[in-house]
Amino acid sequence: SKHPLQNTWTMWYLENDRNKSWEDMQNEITSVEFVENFWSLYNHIKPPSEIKMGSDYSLFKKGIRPMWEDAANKQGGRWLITVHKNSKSELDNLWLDVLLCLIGEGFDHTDEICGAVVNIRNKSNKISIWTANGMNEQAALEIGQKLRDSLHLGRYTLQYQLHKDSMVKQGSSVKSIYNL
Ligand code: M7G
Repeated sequence: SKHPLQNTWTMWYLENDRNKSWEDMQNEITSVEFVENFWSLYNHIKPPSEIKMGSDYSLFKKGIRPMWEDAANKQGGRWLITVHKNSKSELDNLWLDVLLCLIGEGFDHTDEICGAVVNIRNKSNKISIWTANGMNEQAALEIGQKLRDSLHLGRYTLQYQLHKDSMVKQGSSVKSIYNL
Protein backbone atom coordinates (compact mmCIF):
# COMPACT_ATOMS: atom_id res chain seq x y z
CA SER A 1 0.00 0.00 0.00
CA LYS A 2 1.06 3.59 -0.58
CA HIS A 3 2.53 5.88 2.05
CA PRO A 4 0.45 9.01 2.67
CA LEU A 5 2.14 12.39 3.09
CA GLN A 6 1.08 14.60 5.99
CA ASN A 7 -0.11 17.21 3.46
CA THR A 8 -1.11 17.10 -0.20
CA TRP A 9 1.34 19.17 -2.27
CA THR A 10 0.84 20.84 -5.65
CA MET A 11 3.64 21.34 -8.19
CA TRP A 12 3.54 24.44 -10.41
CA TYR A 13 5.56 25.42 -13.47
CA LEU A 14 5.99 29.01 -14.61
CA GLU A 15 7.06 29.50 -18.21
CA ASN A 16 8.15 33.01 -19.14
CA ASP A 17 5.89 34.49 -21.83
CA ARG A 18 5.84 38.20 -22.74
CA ASN A 19 2.23 37.94 -23.91
CA LYS A 20 0.87 36.78 -20.57
CA SER A 21 0.36 38.37 -17.18
CA TRP A 22 2.56 36.95 -14.44
CA GLU A 23 -0.35 35.08 -12.86
CA ASP A 24 -1.29 33.50 -16.19
CA MET A 25 2.25 32.18 -16.62
CA GLN A 26 1.71 29.88 -13.60
CA ASN A 27 0.63 26.37 -14.58
CA GLU A 28 -0.52 23.78 -12.09
CA ILE A 29 1.16 20.49 -12.96
CA THR A 30 -0.31 18.03 -10.46
CA SER A 31 -0.87 17.30 -6.77
CA VAL A 32 0.67 14.47 -4.79
CA GLU A 33 -0.62 12.92 -1.59
CA PHE A 34 1.56 9.83 -1.37
CA VAL A 35 5.34 9.40 -1.19
CA GLU A 36 5.21 7.14 -4.25
CA ASN A 37 3.36 9.75 -6.32
CA PHE A 38 5.88 12.38 -5.31
CA TRP A 39 8.68 10.23 -6.76
CA SER A 40 6.74 9.49 -9.98
CA LEU A 41 6.28 13.22 -10.45
CA TYR A 42 9.88 14.02 -9.59
CA ASN A 43 11.20 11.39 -12.00
CA HIS A 44 8.84 12.51 -14.74
CA ILE A 45 9.85 16.18 -14.90
CA LYS A 46 13.16 17.81 -15.83
CA PRO A 47 15.43 18.91 -13.00
CA PRO A 48 15.63 22.70 -12.49
CA SER A 49 19.03 22.90 -14.21
CA GLU A 50 17.40 21.76 -17.46
CA ILE A 51 14.36 24.01 -17.64
CA LYS A 52 14.21 27.23 -19.67
CA MET A 53 15.82 30.47 -18.55
CA GLY A 54 13.20 32.60 -16.82
CA SER A 55 11.08 29.69 -15.62
CA ASP A 56 10.19 28.51 -12.10
CA TYR A 57 9.05 25.39 -10.32
CA SER A 58 7.01 25.75 -7.16
CA LEU A 59 5.77 23.15 -4.69
CA PHE A 60 3.05 24.44 -2.36
CA LYS A 61 0.55 22.92 0.02
CA LYS A 62 -2.62 22.17 -1.92
CA GLY A 63 -4.89 25.19 -1.91
CA ILE A 64 -2.09 27.77 -1.63
CA ARG A 65 -1.17 29.45 -4.93
CA PRO A 66 2.56 30.24 -5.32
CA MET A 67 2.00 33.99 -5.19
CA TRP A 68 2.27 36.84 -2.70
CA GLU A 69 -1.44 37.61 -3.09
CA ASP A 70 -2.67 34.27 -1.77
CA ALA A 71 -4.28 34.67 1.67
CA ALA A 72 -1.81 32.15 3.09
CA ASN A 73 1.22 34.11 1.84
CA LYS A 74 0.08 37.71 2.32
CA GLN A 75 1.64 38.20 5.75
CA GLY A 76 4.54 35.94 4.92
CA GLY A 77 8.00 35.95 3.50
CA ARG A 78 10.71 33.70 2.19
CA TRP A 79 14.04 32.25 3.17
CA LEU A 80 16.13 32.94 0.08
CA ILE A 81 19.17 30.97 -1.08
CA THR A 82 21.03 32.50 -4.00
CA VAL A 83 22.60 29.52 -5.76
CA HIS A 84 25.88 29.86 -7.64
CA LYS A 85 25.60 29.43 -11.40
CA ASN A 86 28.62 27.16 -11.67
CA SER A 87 27.12 23.88 -10.56
CA LYS A 88 24.04 22.28 -12.12
CA SER A 89 24.14 19.30 -9.79
CA GLU A 90 24.35 21.57 -6.76
CA LEU A 91 21.16 23.35 -7.85
CA ASP A 92 19.34 20.09 -8.56
CA ASN A 93 20.48 18.45 -5.30
CA LEU A 94 19.55 21.48 -3.24
CA TRP A 95 16.10 21.65 -4.82
CA LEU A 96 15.47 17.95 -4.18
CA ASP A 97 16.62 18.34 -0.56
CA VAL A 98 14.23 21.28 -0.13
CA LEU A 99 11.33 19.24 -1.56
CA LEU A 100 12.12 16.36 0.81
CA CYS A 101 12.29 18.77 3.77
CA LEU A 102 8.85 20.05 2.86
CA ILE A 103 7.04 16.78 2.30
CA GLY A 104 8.90 15.17 5.23
CA GLU A 105 7.53 17.89 7.55
CA GLY A 106 10.67 17.94 9.66
CA PHE A 107 10.05 21.41 11.12
CA ASP A 108 8.75 22.27 14.61
CA HIS A 109 6.65 25.03 13.06
CA THR A 110 5.45 22.94 10.13
CA ASP A 111 2.13 24.84 9.89
CA GLU A 112 4.09 27.97 9.01
CA ILE A 113 5.43 26.36 5.81
CA CYS A 114 3.59 27.35 2.61
CA GLY A 115 5.88 26.04 -0.10
CA ALA A 116 9.12 26.48 -2.02
CA VAL A 117 10.18 28.01 -5.33
CA VAL A 118 13.16 27.63 -7.64
CA ASN A 119 13.80 30.50 -10.09
CA ILE A 120 16.05 29.88 -13.12
CA ARG A 121 17.58 33.23 -13.98
CA ASN A 122 20.48 34.63 -15.99
CA LYS A 123 22.09 36.43 -13.08
CA SER A 124 21.80 33.72 -10.45
CA ASN A 125 19.37 30.94 -9.68
CA LYS A 126 17.29 31.19 -6.51
CA ILE A 127 15.67 28.70 -4.18
CA SER A 128 13.26 30.01 -1.58
CA ILE A 129 11.11 28.55 1.16
CA TRP A 130 7.93 30.52 1.80
CA THR A 131 6.46 30.82 5.28
CA ALA A 132 3.10 32.19 6.38
CA ASN A 133 3.95 34.88 8.91
CA GLY A 134 7.12 36.96 8.66
CA MET A 135 6.45 38.55 12.05
CA ASN A 136 6.63 35.16 13.76
CA GLU A 137 10.36 35.50 14.34
CA GLN A 138 10.70 32.35 16.42
CA ALA A 139 9.08 30.19 13.74
CA ALA A 140 11.01 31.83 10.91
CA LEU A 141 14.32 31.33 12.69
CA GLU A 142 13.56 27.73 13.62
CA ILE A 143 12.70 26.97 9.99
CA GLY A 144 15.79 28.79 8.73
CA GLN A 145 18.06 26.96 11.17
CA LYS A 146 16.51 23.62 10.22
CA LEU A 147 17.11 24.43 6.54
CA ARG A 148 20.69 25.42 7.23
CA ASP A 149 21.31 22.15 9.09
CA SER A 150 19.47 19.78 6.72
CA LEU A 151 20.56 21.27 3.41
CA HIS A 152 24.30 21.32 4.21
CA LEU A 153 24.29 24.98 3.22
CA GLY A 154 27.92 25.59 4.15
CA ARG A 155 28.99 28.78 2.42
CA TYR A 156 25.47 29.85 1.43
CA THR A 157 23.70 32.56 3.38
CA LEU A 158 19.99 32.45 4.13
CA GLN A 159 18.12 35.74 3.89
CA TYR A 160 14.55 36.23 5.05
CA GLN A 161 12.53 38.74 3.04
CA LEU A 162 8.91 39.80 3.54
CA HIS A 163 6.67 39.45 0.47
CA LYS A 164 5.28 42.92 1.11
CA ASP A 165 8.82 44.28 0.61
CA SER A 166 9.31 42.19 -2.56
CA MET A 167 6.04 43.55 -3.97
CA VAL A 168 7.24 47.14 -3.93
CA LYS A 169 10.87 46.65 -4.89
CA GLN A 170 11.83 48.53 -8.04
CA GLY A 171 14.96 46.85 -9.33
CA SER A 172 16.81 47.52 -6.08
CA SER A 173 17.40 44.53 -3.85
CA VAL A 174 14.93 43.75 -1.12
CA LYS A 175 16.08 44.13 2.49
CA SER A 176 16.26 41.00 4.59
CA ILE A 177 14.82 41.06 8.10
CA TYR A 178 16.56 37.91 9.35
CA ASN A 179 19.86 36.38 8.27
CA LEU A 180 21.35 32.98 9.03
P1 M7G B 1 10.67 36.95 -9.58
O1 M7G B 1 10.32 35.99 -10.64
O2 M7G B 1 10.30 36.57 -8.20
O3 M7G B 1 12.24 37.25 -9.57
O4 M7G B 1 9.97 38.36 -9.87
P2 M7G B 1 13.24 37.86 -10.68
O5 M7G B 1 13.18 39.35 -10.49
O6 M7G B 1 14.56 37.31 -10.31
O7 M7G B 1 12.78 37.41 -12.03
C1 M7G B 1 9.92 38.93 -11.15
C2 M7G B 1 8.62 39.63 -11.37
O8 M7G B 1 7.56 38.68 -11.42
C3 M7G B 1 8.17 40.57 -10.25
O9 M7G B 1 8.74 41.85 -10.36
C4 M7G B 1 6.68 40.60 -10.44
O10 M7G B 1 6.35 41.43 -11.53
C5 M7G B 1 6.39 39.17 -10.85
N1 M7G B 1 6.06 38.35 -9.66
C6 M7G B 1 6.85 37.52 -8.97
N2 M7G B 1 6.16 36.96 -7.95
C7 M7G B 1 6.68 36.01 -7.00
C8 M7G B 1 4.91 37.45 -7.99
C9 M7G B 1 3.74 37.23 -7.19
O11 M7G B 1 3.73 36.49 -6.23
N3 M7G B 1 2.63 37.92 -7.58
C10 M7G B 1 2.63 38.79 -8.63
N4 M7G B 1 1.52 39.43 -8.93
N5 M7G B 1 3.71 38.99 -9.41
C11 M7G B 1 4.85 38.33 -9.09
